[in-house]
Amino acid sequence: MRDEHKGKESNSKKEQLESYTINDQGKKLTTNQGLKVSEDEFSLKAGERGPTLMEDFHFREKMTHFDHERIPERIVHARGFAAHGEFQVYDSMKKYTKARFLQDPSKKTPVFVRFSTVAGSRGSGELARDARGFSTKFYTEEGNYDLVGNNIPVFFIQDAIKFPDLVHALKPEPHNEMPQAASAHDTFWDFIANNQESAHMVMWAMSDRAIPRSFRMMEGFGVHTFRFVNEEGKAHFVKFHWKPVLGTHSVVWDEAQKINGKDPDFHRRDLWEAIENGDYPEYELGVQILAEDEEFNFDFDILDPTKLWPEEEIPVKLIGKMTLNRNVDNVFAETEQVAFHPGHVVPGIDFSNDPLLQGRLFSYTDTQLIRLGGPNFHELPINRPVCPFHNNQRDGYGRQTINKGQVSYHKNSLAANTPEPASEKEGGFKHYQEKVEGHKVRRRSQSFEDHFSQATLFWNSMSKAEKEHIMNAFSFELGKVKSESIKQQVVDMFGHVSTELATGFAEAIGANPPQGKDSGVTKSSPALSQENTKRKPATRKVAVVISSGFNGTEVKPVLDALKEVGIQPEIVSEKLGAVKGMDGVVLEVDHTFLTADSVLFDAVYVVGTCKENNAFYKQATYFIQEAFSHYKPIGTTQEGKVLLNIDNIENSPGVVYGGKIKEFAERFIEAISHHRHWERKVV
Ligand code: HDE
Repeated sequence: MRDEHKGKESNSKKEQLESYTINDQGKKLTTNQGLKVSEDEFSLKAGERGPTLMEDFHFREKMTHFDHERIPERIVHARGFAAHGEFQVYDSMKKYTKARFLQDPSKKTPVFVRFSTVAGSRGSGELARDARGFSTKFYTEEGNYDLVGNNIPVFFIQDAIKFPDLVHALKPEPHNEMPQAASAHDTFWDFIANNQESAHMVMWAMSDRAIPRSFRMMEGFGVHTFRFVNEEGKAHFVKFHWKPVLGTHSVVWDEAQKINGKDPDFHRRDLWEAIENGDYPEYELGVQILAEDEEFNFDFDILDPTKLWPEEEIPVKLIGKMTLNRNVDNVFAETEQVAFHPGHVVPGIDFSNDPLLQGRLFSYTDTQLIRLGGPNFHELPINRPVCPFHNNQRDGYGRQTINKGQVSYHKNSLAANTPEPASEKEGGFKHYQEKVEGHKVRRRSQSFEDHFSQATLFWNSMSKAEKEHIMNAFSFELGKVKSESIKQQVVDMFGHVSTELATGFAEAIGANPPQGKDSGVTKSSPALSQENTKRKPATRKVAVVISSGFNGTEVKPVLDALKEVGIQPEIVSEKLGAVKGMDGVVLEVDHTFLTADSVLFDAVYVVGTCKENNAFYKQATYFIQEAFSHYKPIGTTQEGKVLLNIDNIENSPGVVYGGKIKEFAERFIEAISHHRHWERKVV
């Protein structure tokens, strides 16, 4: 069998996929039956000006295929982008899990990762305020393991039965299908106010986390509590984290909205280009591990998906690294057809009784049946495991495997009772034998009832700037809500999280201050603030705003210094072609002010020109002022200072000016690694 052969031969997902890849270039055009086609521009007609003939099988085949090119988009996470890569564990995790891909540090496990927004349809802008999906398929030698997570560690609801309600409320309203890819509307906030378990996740969704700078700069979380099970059958509870090597960074809301117009593909372009440039995105896999007998040591229930485990109390142990190093060959075949499922596990990884996770274990296969058109979606190249698979499942739409022989049932004697179940020793998956007892009830445990303490913990952990952003986000979102009653309900709800927060946005939206008291929690968790993340200059994009007549001896070494640390300067000027320095330095222009915008860059190097050039000045000033207002690092030359046009430049945080060339470049790089300069006064 093909799979068996491939699996044994190389264990490589890349080679397996390549065996399904075809290159049409340089080939003759044929029908799907392999018949060479002699004409592809004119349908078969009865006379040059006559009707088209039914006999034209080539026309009919081509058109029929085209008519059926679309499949239903995902009900949630429709807009996504993916890449291939590999994962390697640092040290054996044998003590906790028998999962083979977590044993051997020399072993590389192929992965496929799909990032997504949740609410928008497949063509929506990527900078929506939303959670981001972060799904990883590990093609292990024991079968596929899917870690289907988000970039937010908690969820809106505690029980899967409420998921259809949440999604109906979040999606565009059904009577007019508005707004697209946005939570700023009445039904979403109506759901929130009437389902207050959502408070914690809403805090995250209103924070900078919901507008990431890049897929390469966001964390991932498995959300639910899972189990690690070792060879001896001993289990530990575990939470999964992905920590981006570049740190966790975001854009500002005004910028996000503008990016959606200037480049709705901003996030996929960023990922695609980074991989094409060889700047492979990296994430470390982290685990928080808890002994089974520690389950009840906390003031929250570890089965409750609206709660996180504070990293200061249960540290995140970094156990391996994932590198994304290959773009897809075909977005539909790979990204669109990939089918993730939290129930795709391998021996050594098991579930907890989190009621949200339990419901997900049903939903994902069910959704693939409608989306991918039948039960054989596991045969699609992107979904195939790299190890062989054998069972008695047969037939169905799109079946590709040709199973030989007369037997397709178990137990049998004709095929010596094969394929046969494997013992645990042989790698057979055995569910963790948790003791369960109880009455059949439609209820949730009392231990799930505190909806506000961790929401307050999150608020307490934010920096001044982050708090301001959250306040602004509530003001924006509720400013779009029409119902006065819903606005007031939301104010009162978040009054339980923080009186300061709710009073602040109540004023902005013309509501009354909150009734009642906040949770009174004073604890904070510094790990939750992006202010405490890693800061690296590599791969940051710097717009070099420049026109002919610049000082080449100053600019050239600065550009070289930026490139040296992996920063990507791109030349922006009033027209394409070359810009010439006074001293013979020539630079090729990458973008004009028409095709680029400051929101598409991380920083600006303001060079300017020595010559009078009014058109340039006008456009450049707008570009630079906008970057300034988004708190971006700005480096400027003496001539550029005119364009920047700010008073007291020396005291403006994140604006770098003057000094010797080398020292200027160093300060500018430092400012770029800082990402944004919130202390700056922006009017
Ligand atoms: Fe999903 N979710 N989800 N979800 N989810 C889907 O599966 C569902 C939840 C997540 O890139 C669907 O193939 C239910 C939490 C990601 O292809 C669907 C519940 C988390 C993706 C589905 C949840 C996620 C999905 C739609 C409540 C973070 C995109 C298309 C119990 C841990 C996967 C599909 C990709 C996709 C159901 C809640 C993450 C309908 C019922 C919590 C990243 O099956």
